[in-house]
Amino acid sequence: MKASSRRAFLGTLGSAALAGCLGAPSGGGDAVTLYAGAYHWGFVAFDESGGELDRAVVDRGASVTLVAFNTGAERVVRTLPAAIREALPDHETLEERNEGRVPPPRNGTLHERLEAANERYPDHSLAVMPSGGNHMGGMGGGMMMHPVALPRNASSPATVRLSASRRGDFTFSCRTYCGYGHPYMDLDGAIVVG
Ligand SMILES: [Cu+2]
Repeated sequence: MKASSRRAFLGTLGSAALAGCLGAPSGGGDAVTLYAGAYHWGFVAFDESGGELDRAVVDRGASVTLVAFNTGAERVVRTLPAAIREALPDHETLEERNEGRVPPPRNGTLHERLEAANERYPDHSLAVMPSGGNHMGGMGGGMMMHPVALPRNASSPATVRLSASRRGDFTFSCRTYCGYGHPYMDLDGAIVVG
């Protein structure tokens, strides 16, 4: 699919973290809240009741509040609703999810790379962009939510409101170098606007 035809499907309604990246509210539609946790090297997404989502299907016109956090940010995790805290897989479970998704390194093990990343590159970010686009294209090209920082030392989640103004599949992607598995850190089709 052409990048140009999939551009700017969701406009950002506004966020304290995204000054300067504001669009006009579309009005109407449902309100949906989603939680997105970033780990080395992927994202876990939940609905408000703590149900894990491979993909969140939202109606066109919905207002999506995205609450994003670093799963390693203990202070942030403590502020989350109990349903989300309890649904969050433990670090070992998240690490197992890397198997098969992240190719093993030529030297050493995935686990060693993970430990190194945890130590040296503890931070992530979250950008939302049309699925199938060129994720390495830098800012602009088809991105519908510019990256919000998800540092491990944060004390509150990053909360962003998005307007699901166009149909399509959208991918969560980390735009902050976070070690060996960084290039594989995305959740393809995390939001589907139907
Ligand atoms: Cu990352």
